[in-house]
Formats: sequence, C-alpha cells, structure tokens
Amino acid sequence: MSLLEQIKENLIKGKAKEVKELVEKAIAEKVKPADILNQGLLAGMSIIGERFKNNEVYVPEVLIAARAMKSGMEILKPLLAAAGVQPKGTAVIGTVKGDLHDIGKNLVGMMLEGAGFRVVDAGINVEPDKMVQLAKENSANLIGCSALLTTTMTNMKLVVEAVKATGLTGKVRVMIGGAPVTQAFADEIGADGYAADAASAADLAKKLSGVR
Ligand code: B12
Repeated sequence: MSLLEQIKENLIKGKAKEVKELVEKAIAEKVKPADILNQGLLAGMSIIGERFKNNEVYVPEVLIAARAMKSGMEILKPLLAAAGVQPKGTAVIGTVKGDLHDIGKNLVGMMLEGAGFRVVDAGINVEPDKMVQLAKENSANLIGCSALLTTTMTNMKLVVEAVKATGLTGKVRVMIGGAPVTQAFADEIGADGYAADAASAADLAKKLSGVR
C-alpha cells in the first residue's frame, strides 16, 4: 500500500498518532503537500462522510476520524501555505441566536475542513450581524447556520436579511441545517442551500462555491 493510501486508511480508522507519523514520513520522502492533503487526508475524510451519510458509521466515528485529520493537518498546514495551496473557500459557521446546540454545527465544521475549506467558527447563540461581520473580516464565501429549535430556526431568516442588507448577496452564500430545518424552509427564507447532514453539507459547500 502506498504511503498516501496508508494515510487515508489510518484516517478512516481514526488513528491520529499513525496519521501524524505517516504525514511526517511522506513529507520526509518529499511527497507534495497538496497530494498528502488531497489523496491522503481529504480522501479519507470523504469516505467517512459517505459512510456517515449512508448510516454505516455514526457521530463518534466521524469525531475520531476528524481528530486524526487534525493531527495530520497540524503538520501539513504551514507547508500548504508555503506551497501556495489555497483552501476551496472560507465558511463562517455558527448556531443561530437563542440556540446553544453545537454538536451538529461542529460536525459540519469538521466535514467542511475535511473537504478542504477554511472554517471560521462563530460559536453558539450568534447574532446575525456577527455572522456577516465575520464573513466580511475573513473574506468568506459561505455562511453556515445551524439551529436545533423550532423557536430559533426563524432567526436564520435574519442572517439571510443581514447578508442582503450588507450588499453581500451572491458573494456570500447562506446554507442552513439542523434537525427541524427543511429544504422548504430554506426556500421560504431565501437561503442558498440546505443539507440534512454534515457530509451533505460539505457537498453543498462545494456546489455553492463552484468547486469539486
Ligand atoms: C444534545 C441536546 C441538547 C444539549 C445541547 C448540547 C450541545 N453542546 O449541543 C442541551 C442539553 C444543552 C440542550 C438544551 C436544550 N434543548 Co436540546 N437536544 C439535544 C438533542 C438530544 C441532540 C441534538 C444533537 O446534538 N444531535 C446530534 C447532531 C449530530 O445532530 P444535528 O444537530 O441535527 O446536526 C446534524 C444535521 O442536522 C446537520 N446540521 C446541523 N447543523 C447544520 C448546519 C448547516 C449549515 C448544515 C448544512 C447542516 C447542519 O448536520 C449535522 C450532522 O449530521 C436533541 C434531540 C435530537 N434527537 O435531536 C434535543 C432537542 C434539539 N432539544 C430540545 C429542547 C427543547 C432543548 C431545550 C429548550 C430544553 C430546555 N427545556 O431547556 C434546551 C435549549 C437550549 C438552547 N437555548 O439552545 C428539543 C427541540 C424541540 C424543538 N422542536 O424545538 C429537542 C429536539 C429534544 C426534544 N425531542 O424535545 N439540548
């Protein structure tokens, strides 16, 4: 098995220490940082995403795989920056005003990172203006809103409106999700997209960013 395949397989199994060592080995063997990222780490994370979508693995496995990805990314990040490898896009993610649930939002963040995006985590109970301000400050092309309560999902509309009010419509796309959220609701409030789970959120982010 090639080094890159070993990185991918160990990431799928959530073996953080092994992933870190293999990434170090690949760097020492002069494998290109972009190949380590794309054919090793991201390839593994994409398989975990597919399995999660198909209910073949569950939240704990995704968290463990994401931890393994992080251990490899820590070493790779400075090299990627030095090699001029650009992220696929930047997403500001947050749980909307009034809502403290963050497990789903965090998973979405991890899958977005796993898909090659830079993620700015705005946290929980986030004011709509704060989301937009962070998007501006970080030149983000995406805002991801999470809500788990029927009483707070309506605050997603405020984010869509704040994006409009700042003239960022078309530049910053708003995607939404969370257990009570539906595509019909996304259409109703004028959000750019909805996804039912973290792996689909990564697919949606790529679609909205026009990248593969
Ligand atoms: C854990 C939990 C809590 C924890 C949260 C801890 C934390 N750090 O997040 C605590 C105990 C704090 C909590 C508090 C409350 N909770 Co609560 N909670 C839950 C519970 C059990 C699980 C939620 C969860 O984490 N699911 C797992 C994650 C992985 O799933 P997920 O969030 O849906 O995310 C996935 C997708 O939705 C999607 N997704 C999520 N976000 C995004 C964003 C984008 C952009 C995209 C594209 C996709 C996406 O991808 C994720 C991964 O696949 C749910 C019940 C349930 N089964 O959903 C109740 C639930 C959401 N809670 C509920 C309630 C009522 C409350 C409280 C009001 C209780 C109270 N009386 O105090 C408070 C509200 C506090 C507040 N202001 O937010 C109700 C909501 C009812 C409703 N319809 O509004 C639920 C449904 C329980 C119930 N059956 O009554 N809760």
